[in-house]
Amino acid sequence: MKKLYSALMTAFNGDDTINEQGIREMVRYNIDVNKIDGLYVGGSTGESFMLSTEERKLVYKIAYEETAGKVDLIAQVGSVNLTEAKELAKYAADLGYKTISAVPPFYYHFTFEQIKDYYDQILAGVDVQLIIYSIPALSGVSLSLDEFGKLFENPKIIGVKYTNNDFLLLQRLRSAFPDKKIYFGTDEMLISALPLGIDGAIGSTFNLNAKRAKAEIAAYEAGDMKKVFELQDVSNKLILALIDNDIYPSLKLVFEEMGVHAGYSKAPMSKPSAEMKAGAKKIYETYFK
Ligand code: NAY
Repeated sequence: MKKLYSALMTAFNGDDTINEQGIREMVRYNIDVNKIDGLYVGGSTGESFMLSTEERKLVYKIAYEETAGKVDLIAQVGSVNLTEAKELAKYAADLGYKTISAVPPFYYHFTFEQIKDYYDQILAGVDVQLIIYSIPALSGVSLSLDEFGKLFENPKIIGVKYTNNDFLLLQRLRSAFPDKKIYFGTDEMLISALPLGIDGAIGSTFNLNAKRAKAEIAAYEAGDMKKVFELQDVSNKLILALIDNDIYPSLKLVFEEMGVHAGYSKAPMSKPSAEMKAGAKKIYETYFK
């Protein structure tokens, strides 16, 4: 059965401090209403690369407490600062996270040997499994089939969160590593990833749109491709409207329309303008009312 995970957002107050209550409300909505299989905590959608180490820990802790073992959790600990990544991995494992994830080290164009060493160091002495966070468009780091294979030699590395639209590489990965988990991360291309044998999907828009995405997966599994297309078509109109309205703040604005106090995004992300608020209200009324 393919799994669906929401990439958890971080709620901020107007002064860019963490809004704990907002995070708790989003976790609860994902569990109680979305019936999600799990949460990806501290990824791009969580605006994590703009947080301090202590703030990142706080988010893991809030998510861990609020889920209370009801759904799977994955803590994204990657950082260009390996000392921080190792500290976060240990912190998450000590809290009780069984699975972590890490973006490869970015910005300095590290060699593959350095990237491999980064993963091995994060995992050394920490009792967790890891999912590689591959997101070349944002990290600037593209891994080849062969490089994935070398990383997978570490038995604690159980798979990849594949936020990439290279479907040839996705098919080659599935074929070469049938026992590794592949979670797809471009929500608007889910329809194209399903036939390639993904184990599930992890995305930002599932915070709002999980029911439709789950129905799409169920239709795919039932062989009803007409329904798969129709559901993805509605999802894509929604996703493109969110992107057009500035996606992360807009996901939060639509949550507010639903009565979930998701707060703000952190600067330099935008605080909502009157136009963005009107756009989010229209998205809510069109797709969720
Ligand atoms: C993350 O770490 O939060 C993710 O990678 C989730 C995947 C999302 N990618 C980004 C860059 O946010 O859900 C997608 C994405 O927002 C969606 O497909 C719209 O493009």
